[in-house]
Amino acid sequence: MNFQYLDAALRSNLEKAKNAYEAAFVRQEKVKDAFSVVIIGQQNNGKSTLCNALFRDWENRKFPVADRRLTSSTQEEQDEASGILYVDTPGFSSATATDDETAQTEWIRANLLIFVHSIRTGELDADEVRILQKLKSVVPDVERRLFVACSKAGGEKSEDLRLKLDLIRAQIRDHVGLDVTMEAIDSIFYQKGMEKGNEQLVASTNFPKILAWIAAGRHMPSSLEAFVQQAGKEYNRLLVQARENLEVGMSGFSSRRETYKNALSARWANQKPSVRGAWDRCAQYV
Ligand SMILES: Nc1nc2c(ncn2[C@@H]2O[C@H](COP(=O)(O)OP(=O)(O)OP(=O)(O)O)[C@@H](O)[C@H]2O)c(=O)[nH]1
Ligand SMILES: [Mg+2]
Repeated sequence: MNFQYLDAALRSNLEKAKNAYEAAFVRQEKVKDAFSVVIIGQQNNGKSTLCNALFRDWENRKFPVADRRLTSSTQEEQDEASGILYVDTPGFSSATATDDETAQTEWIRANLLIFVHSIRTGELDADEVRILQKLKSVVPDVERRLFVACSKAGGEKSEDLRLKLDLIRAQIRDHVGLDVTMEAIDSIFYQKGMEKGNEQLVASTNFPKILAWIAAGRHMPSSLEAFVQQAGKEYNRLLVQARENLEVGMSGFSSRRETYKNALSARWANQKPSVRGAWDRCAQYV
């Protein structure tokens, strides 16, 4: 189809939809065999520590941890035993809020997403709410893919903890419109509990619940699959619209051609027969 005669706005939308679809498709081909759990959240909230804990390999920590902003680019490691690809993303803040576009490509590749919030800071702040709202608008089926892990909860009084969790749950329901799976966790206590073989401590960190949630979500297709379908539908819708627009344009062109031909015929109708014969022969090509 030749789009050069299309309306400029439609042509630009079509171009964008085509690029979005093709990019998602290529990305899906690349990651389709790996089941990925993508960890997101604000800086210093314990994303990398959580990744290490999910790996249960504290001797050779795969994900570097520090008390300052550390992870500045996405790092992914595959757990050989389970085949799960854990994806640690750079923490966001108001200053990095413009990186949203880059972050979104990670969100939509995920089979499951863990949003890490530090319970020590109390409720979610405006940036965290905004990121959750964005997640909801970008990731298909987000409620089933998302786990909110309230980290650094070890040592909190259980009364305070319950109060904070209730507030955060209400915040997410009221400001984001999601009813999410959420637990208070502690990756450091989990490590201690595992190393000492202390089952009670391990249970108190809620890691068994995260692990069970991941295991239960192993059937979830990557968001990319749904995203490719959605992008494909939009591209197709615009293609149909473009074709209709072009057909309307072409029928206008045909009727102008007909009028022109009739005008010429009328002009030649009164000419000498020899000239008319020549016209009749030519007319079939007009
Ligand atoms: N007590 C406690 N400390 C934690 C926990 N998770 C992380 N920390 C500490 O918090 C600090 C930051 O942890 P990181 O895992 O590097 O945080 P991050 O979210 O990856 O940070 P960026 O990569 O900078 O975005 C480190 O000092 C960790 O030891 C936790 O569950 N409990
Ligand atoms: Mg980190």
